[in-house]
Amino acid sequence: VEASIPEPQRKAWLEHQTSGFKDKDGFETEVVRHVETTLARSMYNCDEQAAYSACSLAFRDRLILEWNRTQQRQTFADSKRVYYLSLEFLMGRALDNAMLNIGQKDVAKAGLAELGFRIEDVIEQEHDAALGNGGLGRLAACFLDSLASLNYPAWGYGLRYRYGIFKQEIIDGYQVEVPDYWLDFNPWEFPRHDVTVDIQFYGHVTKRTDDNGKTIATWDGGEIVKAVAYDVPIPGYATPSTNNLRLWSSKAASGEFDFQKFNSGDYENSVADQQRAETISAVLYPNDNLDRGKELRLKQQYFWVAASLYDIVRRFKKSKRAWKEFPEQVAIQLNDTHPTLAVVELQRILVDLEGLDWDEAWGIVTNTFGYTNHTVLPEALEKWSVPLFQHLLPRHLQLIYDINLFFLQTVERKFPKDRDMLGRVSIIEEAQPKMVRMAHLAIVGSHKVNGVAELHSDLIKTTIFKDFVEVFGPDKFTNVTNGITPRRWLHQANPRLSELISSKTGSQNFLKDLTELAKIEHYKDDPDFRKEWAEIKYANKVRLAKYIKKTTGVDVNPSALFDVQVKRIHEYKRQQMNIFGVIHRYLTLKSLSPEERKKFQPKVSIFGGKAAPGYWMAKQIIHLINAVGAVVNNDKEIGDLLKVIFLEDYNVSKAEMIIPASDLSEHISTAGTEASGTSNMKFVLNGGLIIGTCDGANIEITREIGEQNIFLFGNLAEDVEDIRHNHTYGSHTVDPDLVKVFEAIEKGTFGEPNDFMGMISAVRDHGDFYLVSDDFHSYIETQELVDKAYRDQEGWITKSIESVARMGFFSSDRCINEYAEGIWNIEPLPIKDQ
Ligand code: 73E
Repeated sequence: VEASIPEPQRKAWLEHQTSGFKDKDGFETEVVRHVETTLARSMYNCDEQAAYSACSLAFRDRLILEWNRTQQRQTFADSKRVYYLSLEFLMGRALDNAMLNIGQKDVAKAGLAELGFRIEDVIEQEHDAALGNGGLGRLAACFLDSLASLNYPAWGYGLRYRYGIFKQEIIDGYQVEVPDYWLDFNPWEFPRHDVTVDIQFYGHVTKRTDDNGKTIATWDGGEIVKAVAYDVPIPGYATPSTNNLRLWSSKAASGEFDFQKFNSGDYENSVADQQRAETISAVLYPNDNLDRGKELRLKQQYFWVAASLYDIVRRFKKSKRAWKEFPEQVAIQLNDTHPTLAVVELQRILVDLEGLDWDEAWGIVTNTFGYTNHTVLPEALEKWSVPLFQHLLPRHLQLIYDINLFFLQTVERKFPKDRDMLGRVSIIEEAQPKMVRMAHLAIVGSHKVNGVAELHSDLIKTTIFKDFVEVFGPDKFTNVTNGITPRRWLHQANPRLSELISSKTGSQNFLKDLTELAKIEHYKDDPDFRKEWAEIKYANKVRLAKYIKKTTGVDVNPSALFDVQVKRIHEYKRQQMNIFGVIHRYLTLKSLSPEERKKFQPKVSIFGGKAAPGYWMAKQIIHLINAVGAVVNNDKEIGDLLKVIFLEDYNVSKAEMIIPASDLSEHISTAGTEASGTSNMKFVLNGGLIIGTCDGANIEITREIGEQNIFLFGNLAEDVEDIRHNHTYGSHTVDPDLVKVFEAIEKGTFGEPNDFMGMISAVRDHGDFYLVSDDFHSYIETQELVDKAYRDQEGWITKSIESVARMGFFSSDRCINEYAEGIWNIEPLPIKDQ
């Protein structure tokens, strides 16, 4: 490992080794010490769980040293910091990542072996940190990895949910949700009981005029909840930089519980305050791409934002600089609209608490914030009712009205006669009740707004934020195409492929500069290289096949084409189209003679993903996939020609196993609906090909890897509106192949047809909003092209190698550098003067 560390990180790396383990004996000593003292167990009684705990504690000790030094270095340098505010951080497991980023997994492997453990089994003991729903939360986690690896002075701020995203069980084909209590033993977090912030809710506002005629607002009364900081170290790859993720946990401000109530015999109520306060950070809302407007969610948002800003401002104030320098020291990125209250809270701090003039304060605020939009789906755009706001955050509502007033005045000056324009861009929607539009507030309060892939960034400029382009000019809006960390999604998830690549590129430098992947294209005709390439994919498929057998009892043939769709279940992502396609394939197979069937490409269709608990249609889709599997997998005539698998409880650590094992993955959203997608990048980086629509980052992936290496199909985003219009006002006929699929379902081929009528009538009777029927024929035809291409194994391997070689652009390192230069105006901190 050491020899392959790139210059100029090498020097720092060597220095870094002094805080790593000297050798496996040094590591073992630490593990044994933790088992015997920290865990108070004997080595004779050390199971895999204890080995995991001790191993984590040993690595954690190493991390802490660098973490402290990194924080000292950042404080000493006094340079600008970036704060990434995200309500979700989908981190997955920490131990494997820490071992690899520190560069001492080999040492741990040898040490654990001597103690009688396989490192893979030890790693498996860790519970995923699942504080997120899907792509948005995982993006935040990839960004933290890149920020640390590139030595940027950066902090993440989030909520420490007691329950992360629920665990999914499949019982009789239905999704059942089980709470994810993950904090029993978490060696990766550090409670900071000394770092607390009092957060106020409810109450009332009084205004008075001071001697200079200035209006002073004070917010009194209501209730106070305490925020307690928990810190998580974020190790960079091949650098000593270790950044901080700070998660806030809620506690009653009054202390333990109400002794008065307790002493007066009111035992039951004595803990009620405590519990009510703790509810705020108790649970992650399990909705992806959906806003439900619940009061507790708004409470979560303010609690987290107010604590984070207090912390950021407290740090700035220590520097004794003038307020106008705030944006030169602090950049805050809003991960979607969830933290938008931060805009209002900073204005409140500056005007109400620090006494700045409105305009000066507002200049500071807008120069500090950047806003990333992740979705155009109307049901996901956050709105809060004005009465709710008035009740929970009365002063913030006043400030929002003032922000809106001044903003609308500038709009009116620019477009004097356009009253409609004022209504359209207003932060307040004139509805019953009135609503606060958080995206409008985020745009008005930020200096840059970005989308997450080119098509998406164009779409927001021409559709949902069109008027704001007129108001602010086009330069405020920009694109930063998403990326993924190659450390976790290649090196950690697919160690053999990573090793093969480094044997050809000459070092592991490609993990720091992913464009170096281009070098492997020289070997695409090298027979040994190709053979090993194919063997690695096969071995990954064998591993997944074993897992499928273990968890579902179904035998799948690793030589079959593995066709994978794993992501949150959502109508716009169109898992329903995939399963209709599978049914079509099954019906076709059944209609063939045994001889004809032999010519067919054997396939395993693999699905995985959670449905939001209240999303009825998504749950129906899961049920149909399982019902089809139950029939197809037991059909003796079909055998290995088709298997349908639903993998329970898809999460980050399962993704690390599934993604390297795919031949083909599906990214088939209705054009214009998937802002970017990031698993598409992960699959291609692991040598899988894609079937997909012209949507999100699929478009840029195509541009990079070449049209010959991707299977694109379906209608284009620019035509979707007209097609929908036609569904409603023109003639709407269902694709004939799809009609046959519906007939099979309605005949009861897959059990009680009524269970699936929602999915059928959405297409047939309710306007087919997601264009399933319109794209079905093109989807089926393209699947046939896939079969044909896969039968030419040599051609397939060439496509696979070429694609990986051309994926350099999709590193989250590139992405973070673009944010740093174009939005945050921040530089990496050199590590040489440590
Ligand atoms: O296309 C993905 C994108 O790759 C998008 O759907 C997802 O963000 C990913 C990262 O940019 C996303 N999630 C949400 N909005 N967009 C969301 C909205 C509300 C709650 C939770 C998640």
